[in-house]
Amino acid sequence: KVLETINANIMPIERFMAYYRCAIMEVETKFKVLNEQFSLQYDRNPIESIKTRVKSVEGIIKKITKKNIPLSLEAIEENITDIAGVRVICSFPEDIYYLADCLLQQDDITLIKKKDYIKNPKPSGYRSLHLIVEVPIFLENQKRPMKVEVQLRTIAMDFWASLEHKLQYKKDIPASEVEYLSKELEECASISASLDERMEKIRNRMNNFAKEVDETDNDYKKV
Ligand code: 0O2
Repeated sequence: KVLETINANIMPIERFMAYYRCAIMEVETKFKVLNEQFSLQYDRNPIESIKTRVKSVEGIIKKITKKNIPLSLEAIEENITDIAGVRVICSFPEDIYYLADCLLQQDDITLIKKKDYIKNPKPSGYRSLHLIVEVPIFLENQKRPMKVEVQLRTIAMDFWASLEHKLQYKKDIPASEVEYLSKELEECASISASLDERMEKIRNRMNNFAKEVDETDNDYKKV
């Protein structure tokens, strides 16, 4: 019934979802370009990997029901900001802020909302930098601004979030066990935050000597 109502709207749902896939392509390419440029300049890649997803129609319906959003594509487009998702995984926290700044400086990107769960982690221990941005997609005869949620994380933050996400979907665990696991995860989050910090300090100290290493170790090149 809900799908029928959406389909009866001005824009068919397939086209609506395709626009979000295009917006993901635009943002993913921007990060790939930044990665390439950074690797030419500094001989290392700030991005470990990029994952993308379009929210399922079921997921969108769940969210609009929860948030009491009217059943129209306009309202969904306006209020559901994570239909297009791009997750950028970096090695070090500093790279997250560097990439976020580079993206936000681009003149076709508009920042809609920034949530810094690295500086202010969620009570669960969740850490990531979230940006809701608007990016134009260029169609045959129109330019369309689209919202994309960008989540920037370190490898350690991503590792933690994947495991914690599994806990949210396991419905058959007794409450006392959930409580125990949540506490464990909270502690792991703080251990992984200090690991990120220490690894970054090590990297930065090593960088002080990077020049000497390059000069004596010229045979090895990145492929
Ligand atoms: P999925 O399956 O990842 O898409 P809003 O969109 O602002 O109305 P919300 O929930 O306040 O809603 O947004 P928020 O907190 O910025 O985070 C949304 C997404 O961040 C989630 O998407 C998760 O991907 C991730 N996230 C946020 N908090 C947690 C957490 O405590 N643990 C884990 N593992 N991930 C988290 P979805 O839609 O919940 O799910």
